[in-house]
Amino acid sequence: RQSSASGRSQCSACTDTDLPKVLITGGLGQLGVGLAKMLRRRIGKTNVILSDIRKPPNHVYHNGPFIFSDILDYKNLREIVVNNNISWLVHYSAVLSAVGENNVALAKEVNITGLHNILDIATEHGLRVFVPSTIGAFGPSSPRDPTPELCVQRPRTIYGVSKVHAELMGEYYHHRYGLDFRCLRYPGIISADSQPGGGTTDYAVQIFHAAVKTGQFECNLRGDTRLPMMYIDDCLRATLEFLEAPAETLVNRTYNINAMSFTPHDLTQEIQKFLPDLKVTYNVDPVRQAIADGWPMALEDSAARRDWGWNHEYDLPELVQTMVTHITMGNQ
Ligand code: AKB
Repeated sequence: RQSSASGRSQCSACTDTDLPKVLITGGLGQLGVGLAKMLRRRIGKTNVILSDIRKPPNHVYHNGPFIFSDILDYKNLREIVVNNNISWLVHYSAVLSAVGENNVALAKEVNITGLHNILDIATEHGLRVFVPSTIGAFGPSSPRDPTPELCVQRPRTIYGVSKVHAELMGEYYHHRYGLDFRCLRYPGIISADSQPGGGTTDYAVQIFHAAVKTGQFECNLRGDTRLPMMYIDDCLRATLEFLEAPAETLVNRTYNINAMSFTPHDLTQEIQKFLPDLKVTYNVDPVRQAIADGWPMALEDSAARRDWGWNHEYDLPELVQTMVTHITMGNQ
Protein backbone atom coordinates (compact mmCIF):
# COMPACT_ATOMS: atom_id res chain seq x y z
CA ARG A 1 0.00 0.00 0.00
CA GLN A 2 1.37 3.44 -0.85
CA SER A 3 -0.30 5.26 2.03
CA SER A 4 -2.93 4.61 4.66
CA ALA A 5 -6.32 3.90 3.09
CA SER A 6 -7.75 7.15 4.43
CA GLY A 7 -5.15 9.13 2.46
CA ARG A 8 -5.73 10.49 -1.04
CA SER A 9 -3.21 8.48 -3.04
CA GLN A 10 -4.32 5.49 -5.08
CA CYS A 11 -4.19 1.95 -3.81
CA SER A 12 -1.05 0.13 -4.87
CA ALA A 13 -3.15 -2.93 -5.76
CA CYS A 14 -4.72 -0.95 -8.60
CA THR A 15 -3.07 0.73 -11.55
CA ASP A 16 -4.68 3.67 -13.37
CA THR A 17 -6.07 1.37 -16.04
CA ASP A 18 -7.22 -1.24 -13.59
CA LEU A 19 -9.04 0.58 -10.82
CA PRO A 20 -11.73 -1.51 -9.14
CA LYS A 21 -15.33 -0.69 -9.92
CA VAL A 22 -17.24 -0.97 -6.65
CA LEU A 23 -20.92 -1.59 -5.94
CA ILE A 24 -22.17 -0.92 -2.40
CA THR A 25 -25.51 -2.49 -1.47
CA GLY A 26 -27.63 -1.14 1.39
CA GLY A 27 -25.88 2.14 0.67
CA LEU A 28 -28.27 4.34 2.67
CA GLY A 29 -27.64 2.56 5.97
CA GLN A 30 -25.23 3.76 8.65
CA LEU A 31 -22.02 3.06 6.70
CA GLY A 32 -22.59 3.20 2.93
CA VAL A 33 -22.36 6.93 2.28
CA GLY A 34 -19.20 7.25 4.40
CA LEU A 35 -17.53 4.29 2.71
CA ALA A 36 -18.43 5.61 -0.75
CA LYS A 37 -16.90 8.99 0.15
CA MET A 38 -13.65 7.37 1.34
CA LEU A 39 -13.46 5.01 -1.67
CA ARG A 40 -14.22 7.81 -4.15
CA ARG A 41 -11.33 9.89 -2.79
CA ARG A 42 -9.13 6.91 -3.43
CA ILE A 43 -10.26 5.47 -6.77
CA GLY A 44 -12.41 8.20 -8.31
CA LYS A 45 -16.02 9.30 -8.08
CA THR A 46 -17.42 7.28 -10.94
CA ASN A 47 -15.78 4.04 -9.84
CA VAL A 48 -17.99 3.72 -6.77
CA ILE A 49 -21.73 3.07 -7.18
CA LEU A 50 -23.94 3.40 -4.15
CA SER A 51 -27.22 1.48 -4.26
CA ASP A 52 -30.34 0.93 -2.21
CA ILE A 53 -34.07 0.36 -2.63
CA ARG A 54 -34.94 3.83 -1.29
CA LYS A 55 -34.63 7.26 -2.87
CA PRO A 56 -31.64 9.05 -1.34
CA PRO A 57 -31.42 12.64 -0.12
CA ASN A 58 -30.22 15.10 -2.81
CA HIS A 59 -26.65 15.41 -1.54
CA VAL A 60 -26.14 11.67 -2.11
CA TYR A 61 -27.11 12.07 -5.79
CA HIS A 62 -24.71 14.98 -6.12
CA ASN A 63 -21.73 13.15 -4.66
CA GLY A 64 -21.53 10.33 -7.22
CA PRO A 65 -23.45 7.53 -8.94
CA PHE A 66 -26.49 6.17 -7.09
CA ILE A 67 -28.77 3.45 -8.48
CA PHE A 68 -31.71 1.29 -7.43
CA SER A 69 -30.68 -2.25 -6.61
CA ASP A 70 -32.71 -4.92 -4.87
CA ILE A 71 -30.53 -7.74 -3.53
CA LEU A 72 -33.55 -10.03 -3.55
CA ASP A 73 -33.88 -9.59 -7.31
CA TYR A 74 -31.14 -11.77 -8.81
CA LYS A 75 -31.66 -10.54 -12.36
CA ASN A 76 -31.52 -6.87 -11.32
CA LEU A 77 -28.30 -7.50 -9.40
CA ARG A 78 -26.68 -9.39 -12.25
CA GLU A 79 -27.64 -6.65 -14.71
CA ILE A 80 -25.99 -4.00 -12.52
CA VAL A 81 -22.81 -6.03 -12.13
CA VAL A 82 -22.56 -6.72 -15.88
CA ASN A 83 -23.59 -3.26 -17.15
CA ASN A 84 -21.19 -1.46 -14.82
CA ASN A 85 -18.27 -3.87 -15.03
CA ILE A 86 -18.30 -4.27 -11.22
CA SER A 87 -15.21 -5.90 -9.71
CA TRP A 88 -15.71 -5.34 -5.95
CA LEU A 89 -19.00 -5.74 -4.11
CA VAL A 90 -19.51 -4.36 -0.60
CA HIS A 91 -22.65 -5.94 0.78
CA TYR A 92 -24.09 -3.65 3.46
CA SER A 93 -27.79 -4.57 3.12
CA ALA A 94 -28.93 -6.24 6.35
CA VAL A 95 -31.69 -6.28 8.94
CA LEU A 96 -30.04 -5.58 12.33
CA SER A 97 -30.44 -7.39 15.65
CA ALA A 98 -33.40 -5.68 17.36
CA VAL A 99 -35.50 -5.22 14.20
CA GLY A 100 -34.73 -8.81 13.20
CA GLU A 101 -36.27 -10.15 16.42
CA ASN A 102 -39.46 -8.24 15.56
CA ASN A 103 -39.55 -9.48 11.98
CA VAL A 104 -37.81 -12.82 11.62
CA ALA A 105 -39.25 -13.47 8.15
CA LEU A 106 -37.82 -10.22 6.79
CA ALA A 107 -34.43 -10.87 8.44
CA LYS A 108 -34.32 -14.37 6.87
CA GLU A 109 -35.19 -12.97 3.47
CA VAL A 110 -32.72 -10.07 3.47
CA ASN A 111 -29.86 -11.58 5.49
CA ILE A 112 -29.95 -15.14 4.15
CA THR A 113 -31.67 -15.18 0.72
CA GLY A 114 -30.07 -11.83 -0.15
CA LEU A 115 -26.64 -13.11 0.84
CA HIS A 116 -27.07 -16.20 -1.35
CA ASN A 117 -27.75 -13.93 -4.33
CA ILE A 118 -24.67 -11.85 -3.54
CA LEU A 119 -22.37 -14.88 -3.21
CA ASP A 120 -23.69 -16.50 -6.40
CA ILE A 121 -23.36 -13.32 -8.46
CA ALA A 122 -19.89 -12.66 -7.04
CA THR A 123 -18.77 -16.19 -7.86
CA GLU A 124 -20.31 -16.10 -11.34
CA HIS A 125 -18.49 -12.84 -12.16
CA GLY A 126 -15.21 -13.30 -10.27
CA LEU A 127 -15.82 -10.40 -7.85
CA ARG A 128 -14.08 -9.56 -4.62
CA VAL A 129 -16.90 -9.47 -2.06
CA PHE A 130 -16.96 -7.88 1.38
CA VAL A 131 -19.68 -8.90 3.84
CA PRO A 132 -19.64 -7.44 7.35
CA SER A 133 -20.22 -9.80 10.26
CA THR A 134 -20.66 -8.60 13.82
CA ILE A 135 -20.24 -9.17 17.54
CA GLY A 136 -23.81 -10.48 17.13
CA ALA A 137 -22.43 -13.63 15.49
CA PHE A 138 -21.53 -14.81 19.01
CA GLY A 139 -23.89 -15.87 21.78
CA PRO A 140 -24.13 -16.64 25.49
CA SER A 141 -21.99 -19.79 25.20
CA SER A 142 -19.09 -17.96 23.50
CA PRO A 143 -16.20 -16.72 25.67
CA ARG A 144 -17.03 -13.03 26.23
CA ASP A 145 -13.98 -11.12 27.38
CA PRO A 146 -12.26 -11.23 25.00
CA THR A 147 -14.01 -13.32 22.35
CA PRO A 148 -11.46 -15.20 20.19
CA GLU A 149 -11.61 -15.52 16.40
CA LEU A 150 -12.43 -19.19 16.62
CA CYS A 151 -14.79 -20.34 19.34
CA VAL A 152 -18.33 -21.61 19.94
CA GLN A 153 -20.83 -19.51 17.93
CA ARG A 154 -24.39 -20.18 19.01
CA PRO A 155 -26.13 -16.78 18.70
CA ARG A 156 -29.74 -16.51 19.89
CA THR A 157 -30.91 -13.88 17.38
CA ILE A 158 -31.90 -14.36 13.75
CA TYR A 159 -29.41 -11.58 12.95
CA GLY A 160 -26.59 -13.53 14.62
CA VAL A 161 -27.63 -16.82 13.02
CA SER A 162 -27.70 -15.17 9.59
CA LYS A 163 -24.25 -13.66 10.14
CA VAL A 164 -22.70 -16.99 11.18
CA HIS A 165 -24.34 -18.41 8.06
CA ALA A 166 -22.75 -15.61 5.99
CA GLU A 167 -19.29 -16.28 7.46
CA LEU A 168 -19.57 -20.02 6.80
CA MET A 169 -21.09 -19.71 3.32
CA GLY A 170 -18.51 -17.13 2.24
CA GLU A 171 -15.64 -19.25 3.50
CA TYR A 172 -17.14 -22.32 1.87
CA TYR A 173 -17.42 -20.51 -1.50
CA HIS A 174 -13.84 -19.35 -1.06
CA HIS A 175 -12.54 -22.88 -0.56
CA ARG A 176 -14.89 -24.56 -3.04
CA TYR A 177 -14.96 -22.01 -5.88
CA GLY A 178 -12.07 -19.64 -5.14
CA LEU A 179 -14.39 -16.70 -4.34
CA ASP A 180 -12.42 -13.73 -2.96
CA PHE A 181 -14.66 -13.46 0.12
CA ARG A 182 -13.66 -11.02 2.89
CA CYS A 183 -15.49 -10.55 6.17
CA LEU A 184 -14.89 -8.41 9.28
CA ARG A 185 -16.76 -8.81 12.54
CA TYR A 186 -17.73 -5.23 13.38
CA PRO A 187 -18.37 -3.99 16.93
CA GLY A 188 -21.18 -1.45 17.47
CA ILE A 189 -20.36 1.48 15.18
CA ILE A 190 -20.65 5.09 16.40
CA SER A 191 -21.23 7.83 13.81
CA ALA A 192 -22.34 11.46 13.93
CA ASP A 193 -23.77 12.05 10.42
CA SER A 194 -25.61 8.78 9.86
CA GLN A 195 -28.01 6.86 12.11
CA PRO A 196 -27.94 3.11 12.75
CA GLY A 197 -31.24 1.37 12.10
CA GLY A 198 -32.64 -1.06 14.63
CA GLY A 199 -29.60 -2.45 16.42
CA THR A 200 -28.83 -3.21 20.06
CA THR A 201 -25.88 -0.80 20.18
CA ASP A 202 -27.93 2.15 18.81
CA TYR A 203 -28.12 3.83 22.23
CA ALA A 204 -24.43 4.74 21.91
CA VAL A 205 -25.22 6.96 18.90
CA GLN A 206 -28.56 8.31 20.12
CA ILE A 207 -27.14 9.46 23.46
CA PHE A 208 -24.87 12.01 21.72
CA HIS A 209 -27.72 13.62 19.78
CA ALA A 210 -29.89 13.74 22.92
CA ALA A 211 -27.02 15.13 24.99
CA VAL A 212 -26.47 18.02 22.57
CA LYS A 213 -30.13 18.73 21.77
CA THR A 214 -32.05 18.25 25.05
CA GLY A 215 -29.54 17.23 27.71
CA GLN A 216 -31.73 14.22 28.55
CA PHE A 217 -31.51 10.61 27.43
CA GLU A 218 -33.48 7.47 28.24
CA CYS A 219 -31.21 4.46 27.78
CA ASN A 220 -32.71 1.11 26.76
CA LEU A 221 -29.81 -0.98 28.11
CA ARG A 222 -28.71 -1.39 31.75
CA GLY A 223 -25.98 1.01 32.84
CA ASP A 224 -23.42 -1.77 33.36
CA THR A 225 -23.80 -3.42 29.90
CA ARG A 226 -20.28 -3.56 28.46
CA LEU A 227 -20.05 -3.94 24.67
CA PRO A 228 -17.31 -3.51 22.03
CA MET A 229 -17.65 -0.28 20.03
CA MET A 230 -15.77 1.54 17.27
CA TYR A 231 -15.79 5.04 15.76
CA ILE A 232 -16.99 5.05 12.14
CA ASP A 233 -13.70 6.41 10.73
CA ASP A 234 -11.82 3.43 12.17
CA CYS A 235 -14.47 1.04 10.85
CA LEU A 236 -14.38 2.43 7.31
CA ARG A 237 -10.58 2.59 7.24
CA ALA A 238 -10.42 -1.04 8.46
CA THR A 239 -12.82 -2.04 5.70
CA LEU A 240 -10.84 -0.28 3.00
CA GLU A 241 -7.45 -1.54 4.22
CA PHE A 242 -8.82 -5.07 4.44
CA LEU A 243 -10.35 -4.82 0.95
CA GLU A 244 -7.01 -3.67 -0.44
CA ALA A 245 -4.91 -6.27 1.41
CA PRO A 246 -3.14 -8.65 -1.00
CA ALA A 247 -4.91 -12.03 -0.93
CA GLU A 248 -1.70 -13.86 0.07
CA THR A 249 -1.53 -11.92 3.39
CA LEU A 250 -4.96 -13.15 4.46
CA VAL A 251 -4.56 -16.25 6.59
CA ASN A 252 -8.27 -16.04 7.47
CA ARG A 253 -11.24 -14.84 5.46
CA THR A 254 -13.16 -13.67 8.55
CA TYR A 255 -11.45 -11.45 11.15
CA ASN A 256 -12.42 -9.86 14.46
CA ILE A 257 -11.64 -6.13 14.74
CA ASN A 258 -11.69 -4.35 18.09
CA ALA A 259 -11.21 -0.78 19.30
CA MET A 260 -12.78 0.03 22.71
CA SER A 261 -15.39 -1.32 25.12
CA PHE A 262 -17.65 0.69 27.41
CA THR A 263 -20.93 0.64 29.32
CA PRO A 264 -23.72 3.26 29.13
CA HIS A 265 -22.48 4.42 32.52
CA ASP A 266 -18.87 4.93 31.26
CA LEU A 267 -20.14 6.72 28.15
CA THR A 268 -22.36 9.06 30.17
CA GLN A 269 -19.47 10.04 32.44
CA GLU A 270 -17.22 10.76 29.47
CA ILE A 271 -19.89 12.87 27.70
CA GLN A 272 -20.54 14.77 30.95
CA LYS A 273 -16.95 16.06 30.79
CA PHE A 274 -18.14 18.17 27.81
CA LEU A 275 -21.85 18.47 28.61
CA PRO A 276 -22.12 18.35 32.41
CA ASP A 277 -25.90 18.87 32.42
CA LEU A 278 -26.59 15.55 30.66
CA LYS A 279 -29.12 13.45 32.63
CA VAL A 280 -29.50 9.76 31.76
CA THR A 281 -32.39 7.60 32.95
CA TYR A 282 -32.82 3.89 32.32
CA ASN A 283 -35.85 2.14 30.83
CA VAL A 284 -34.51 -1.27 29.87
CA ASP A 285 -35.87 -2.94 26.73
CA PRO A 286 -35.92 -6.68 27.65
CA VAL A 287 -35.33 -7.78 24.02
CA ARG A 288 -32.26 -5.59 23.55
CA GLN A 289 -30.93 -6.35 27.04
CA ALA A 290 -31.17 -10.13 26.48
CA ILE A 291 -29.32 -9.72 23.18
CA ALA A 292 -26.57 -7.57 24.70
CA ASP A 293 -26.14 -9.94 27.67
CA GLY A 294 -25.14 -12.72 25.25
CA TRP A 295 -22.70 -10.63 23.20
CA PRO A 296 -18.93 -10.22 23.60
CA MET A 297 -17.54 -7.52 25.90
CA ALA A 298 -14.40 -7.28 23.74
CA LEU A 299 -13.11 -8.99 20.60
CA GLU A 300 -9.67 -10.57 20.39
CA ASP A 301 -8.24 -9.12 17.15
CA SER A 302 -4.52 -9.96 17.10
CA ALA A 303 -4.87 -11.87 13.79
CA ALA A 304 -6.10 -8.73 11.95
CA ARG A 305 -3.28 -6.68 13.52
CA ARG A 306 -0.73 -9.30 12.48
CA ASP A 307 -1.95 -10.22 8.97
CA TRP A 308 -3.01 -6.90 7.43
CA GLY A 309 -1.87 -4.27 9.91
CA TRP A 310 -5.16 -3.36 11.58
CA ASN A 311 -4.75 -0.64 14.19
CA HIS A 312 -7.53 1.44 15.74
CA GLU A 313 -7.08 5.19 16.32
CA TYR A 314 -10.04 6.10 18.50
CA ASP A 315 -10.45 5.13 22.16
CA LEU A 316 -13.32 6.39 24.33
CA PRO A 317 -11.96 9.92 25.06
CA GLU A 318 -11.19 10.66 21.37
CA LEU A 319 -14.53 9.17 20.30
CA VAL A 320 -16.51 11.35 22.69
CA GLN A 321 -14.62 14.53 21.90
CA THR A 322 -15.06 13.96 18.15
CA MET A 323 -18.76 13.08 18.37
CA VAL A 324 -19.65 16.01 20.64
CA THR A 325 -17.76 18.42 18.37
CA HIS A 326 -19.38 17.11 15.15
CA ILE A 327 -22.90 17.07 16.51
CA THR A 328 -22.58 20.46 18.20
CA MET A 329 -21.27 22.02 14.98
CA GLY A 330 -24.01 20.30 12.95
CA ASN A 331 -26.66 21.82 15.22
CA GLN A 332 -25.39 25.40 14.92
C1 AKB B 1 -26.61 -4.21 16.20
O1 AKB B 1 -26.63 -3.69 17.33
O2 AKB B 1 -27.46 -5.01 15.79
C2 AKB B 1 -25.45 -3.86 15.30
C3 AKB B 1 -24.33 -4.80 15.49
C4 AKB B 1 -23.48 -4.74 16.70
O3 AKB B 1 -24.12 -5.65 14.68
N1 AKB B 1 -25.02 -2.52 15.56
